[in-house]
Amino acid sequence: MIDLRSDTITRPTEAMLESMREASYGDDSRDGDETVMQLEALAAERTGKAAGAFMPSGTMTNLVAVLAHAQRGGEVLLEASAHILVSEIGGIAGLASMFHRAVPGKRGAMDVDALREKIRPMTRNNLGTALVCMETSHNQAGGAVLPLAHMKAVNTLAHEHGVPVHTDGARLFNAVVALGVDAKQIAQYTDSIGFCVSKGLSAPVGSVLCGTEKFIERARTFRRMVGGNMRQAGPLAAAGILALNTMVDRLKDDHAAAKRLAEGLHRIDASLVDPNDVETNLVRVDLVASKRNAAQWSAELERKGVRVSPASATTLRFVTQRHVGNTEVDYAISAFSSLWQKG
Ligand code: TLP
Repeated sequence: MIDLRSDTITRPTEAMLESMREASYGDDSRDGDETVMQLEALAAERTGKAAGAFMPSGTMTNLVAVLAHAQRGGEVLLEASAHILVSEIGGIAGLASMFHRAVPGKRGAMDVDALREKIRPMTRNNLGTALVCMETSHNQAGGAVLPLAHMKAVNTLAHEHGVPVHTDGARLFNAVVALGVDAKQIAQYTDSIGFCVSKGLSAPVGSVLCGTEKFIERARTFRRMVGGNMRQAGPLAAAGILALNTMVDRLKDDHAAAKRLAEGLHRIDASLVDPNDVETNLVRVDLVASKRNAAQWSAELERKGVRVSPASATTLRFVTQRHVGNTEVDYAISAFSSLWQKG
């Protein structure tokens, strides 16, 4: 089976398994665990923030960031297809009691004029903006990376209104590699940022939320509230440290594999995907010109040994990751080609 459903399926490396065996077993929520603290310090250093808090998932880093930044009831402004809105089960409303207003965007980047129109203070007649969120790389936008100038503009606008900014950087290091910058250069345009070590970086579990000391202290309280204290998380953090120290540079291979996949599919039919849109490791394939819908495509491809996820009724998502090389990509292209029929 060639698994192109997500980069979350990456298995830990041998070196990670070794470091997990040797990790400390302190209690993360009592006196602290040495390895967890090392990962948090490393994450803070990489993102240029003062502190970090290790959490079980990207979803939790986002939820905790919303809780820690915003007063209950305020409005969160974010791009209309943000992961926080479309894939986090409404936690922003159901658990954080925040209202949200979606801002239209292109390739994951909010229209800054539309954002300017929506951002507003609390008055007798409206709740006011409590938080602005960005996402890079952007999942629904096919792994598009927010340009730094865009992040700067959003950050400046929010701060002019006294509103804090959080960035969902679940795939921050894909953005880092695509832009050829340090994580700090991205994170300078956001008050807090969360990233996952569990995706293309190959650690089994975990995300780190980074921000100021004060914000992270507050975040730790909310992490406990939502059940995110992890006790003896040393082995997970040990894998996370190796993820940051050894697995970032190789993401360029995942990006090259995604490009190769997009080019192969584009050769089958130009309407399927524009390879120029592929900036990182996600490839969204538009099936509108085909006879089958996305669910049928994924079932047919599975029969040929290729797993992909339907991203909408007429869109498939292919994700490249460490276990997928040129051979697997070429096989996936030929499997797709053998099934291709125009509608
Ligand atoms: N995304 C997952 C799942 O939604 C399917 C994936 O396979 O892409 N922010 C972004 C931008 C994400 O893509 C994800 C995970 C998360 C947050 C949530 O991370 P986890 O899954 O660790 O809660």
